[in-house]
Amino acid sequence: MNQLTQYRFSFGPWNISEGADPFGGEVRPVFPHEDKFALYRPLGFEGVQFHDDDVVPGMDELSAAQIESKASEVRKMLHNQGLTPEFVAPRLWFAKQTTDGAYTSNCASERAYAWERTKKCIDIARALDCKGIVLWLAREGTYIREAKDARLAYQRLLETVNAILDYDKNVEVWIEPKPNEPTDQAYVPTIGHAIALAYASHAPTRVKGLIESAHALLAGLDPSDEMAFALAHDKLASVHLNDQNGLKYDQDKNFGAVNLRAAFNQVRVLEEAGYGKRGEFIGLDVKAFRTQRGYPVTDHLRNSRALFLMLVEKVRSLDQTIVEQCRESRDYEALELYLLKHLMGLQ
Ligand code: XUL
Ligand code: MN
Repeated sequence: MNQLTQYRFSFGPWNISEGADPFGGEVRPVFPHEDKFALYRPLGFEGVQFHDDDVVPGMDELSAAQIESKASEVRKMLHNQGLTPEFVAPRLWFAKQTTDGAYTSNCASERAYAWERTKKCIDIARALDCKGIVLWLAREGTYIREAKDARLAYQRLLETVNAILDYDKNVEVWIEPKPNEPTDQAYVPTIGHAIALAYASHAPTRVKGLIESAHALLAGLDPSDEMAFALAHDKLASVHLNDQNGLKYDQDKNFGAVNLRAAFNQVRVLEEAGYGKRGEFIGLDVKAFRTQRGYPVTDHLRNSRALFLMLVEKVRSLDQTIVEQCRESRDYEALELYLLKHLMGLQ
């Protein structure tokens, strides 16, 4: 009998936040960054998603030796807490040098900054013994079409992916597509774009994707189909499960909170493909409501994880014979009703 997957969960320290949004500042006291790690295991999480400066704050001002020493400290802390670093992502959207993009900036010195920062990010990942480098290409895009030569921008992105693969032969590049925000139109908006870059690279087996549910929805796509596409190419390195209510700003709502059936289908696709059996994490990227009281606020993480596990049970208890019969007889009306009743606990 097929061994059931024991899922492992991850989130990033930015998922515990103080409620600031573009229209107002923090509404909860700041919970110290270093204290967040002790929250993981009690909440049922063992993987930590990192931005590079979550590991080494102020890294732009530090020497290579200082970066190495701070990263080693974090590595020991993670080990002591029983935590695994899942990935490190270069934060290429905060510094003034990345105002108009990083790898695709029109300005050579800004592109040089982006590459220096990326090398430091890889050094940090190496010091943590972590092979995943996530590229969320935040500002690689435009506010107006004419601002950049898009063809050149895509070539620059491919050059960067190749340069990362050459800089460290052990790392993998995990591209997290998102179609918009903060730019109007982002380059690499879907997993199809990411996987095309993977195949065009020097080392296709080391370039994969990370699919965030909300990002797929913002592109007008079904997250479960995006995941299935990556899985069909054996290129799903990680996921950021969450939800999104329509085409608006990136909401990072709790997994399943808007569309339970779409969430069920994501879990079904992951479960059917055996995702997680090789140690891949179920990553969450969820934001607490600004209205939520508490210190720190973590219920959104606990609830999204619990919802995922409830849906795993729903997938496992699905009567596959009924599904097959409905497919065989092409009776999708019956299949849909069966599914909806199953989700409501009526069958
Ligand atoms: C942005 C987003 C990021 C990445 C990591 O929308 O999802 O948090 O997941 O940089
Ligand atoms: Mn994300």
